[in-house]
Amino acid sequence: MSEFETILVDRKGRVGIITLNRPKALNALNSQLMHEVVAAVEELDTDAEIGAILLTGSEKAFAAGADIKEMAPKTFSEVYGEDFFSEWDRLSAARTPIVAAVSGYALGGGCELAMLCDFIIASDTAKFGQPEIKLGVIPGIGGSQRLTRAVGKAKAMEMVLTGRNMDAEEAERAGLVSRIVPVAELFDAALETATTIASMSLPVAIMAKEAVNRAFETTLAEGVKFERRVFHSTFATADQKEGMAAFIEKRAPEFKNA
Ligand code: CO8
Repeated sequence: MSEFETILVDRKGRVGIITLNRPKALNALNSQLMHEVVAAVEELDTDAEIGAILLTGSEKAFAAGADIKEMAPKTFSEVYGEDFFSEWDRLSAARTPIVAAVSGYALGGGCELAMLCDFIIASDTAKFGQPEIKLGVIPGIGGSQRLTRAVGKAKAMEMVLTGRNMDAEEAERAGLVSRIVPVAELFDAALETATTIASMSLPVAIMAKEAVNRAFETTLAEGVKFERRVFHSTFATADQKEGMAAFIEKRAPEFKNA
């Protein structure tokens, strides 16, 4: 694994763990951190020994947004010319499932980064928001689109227009997070979830992720058709034979990722 300065990368079994690590700036997302997260995800994504990725921050902050100090002096021609922050889009090309474990602030780009993951497990201290409007900008890493798809127009519009935060309970009720756990248990709970995913057949997990994601990109009829074809494809894997044989023989499956 490459050397990084703004993140920590670790492995536990088949789970790759990326921890945002700019504690003094509440994990504000500067360009270096963006390059490093994207590089680490891409490295883990192409590693056959990794079946799930866990992305997390600190107890106080998952990430308090894009780095305002880095952004403040930029001109329109700079941000437009370099397509500022478009590199984050590469995370949505990752095929390995990515779980976000969010404690504390997930604001602006921090909320958007969490939403770029496949799902979010939140601690009871998590706070989500898109406060960009208070800085005279709008979300720029997909927040206006992914938050709206996650929580619906009313809440997304209110949050994007007022900059107010959602606490963990509201985020769970609204469907932004899959579940809430006590802050002291967040890492272990998220790791256990990622480990469960990593114990499945990796090609089949990738197919499952692709099928769910298709729901956001197409019509219901086309999405169901896509799902049916991918479901049929699972029968081309050895893991389908193994999974079903294991059920019938009343034993745990031994997936070969093939
Ligand atoms: N950027 C840079 N530094 C930050 C950021 C940030 N987003 N957030 C916190 N910090 C720094 C603070 O400046 C402070 O540093 P210093 O000690 O050197 O002054 C340190 O982190 C600790 O922060 P606070 O003292 O403010 O800590 P508090 O506990 O008092 O407050 C808050 C925590 C409420 C999270 C507060 O820090 C805050 O409001 N932060 C900014 C939140 C915000 O507005 N985020 C949105 C940023 S904009 C954005 O994400 C746009 C994304 C889209 C861009 C796409 C471009 C194409």
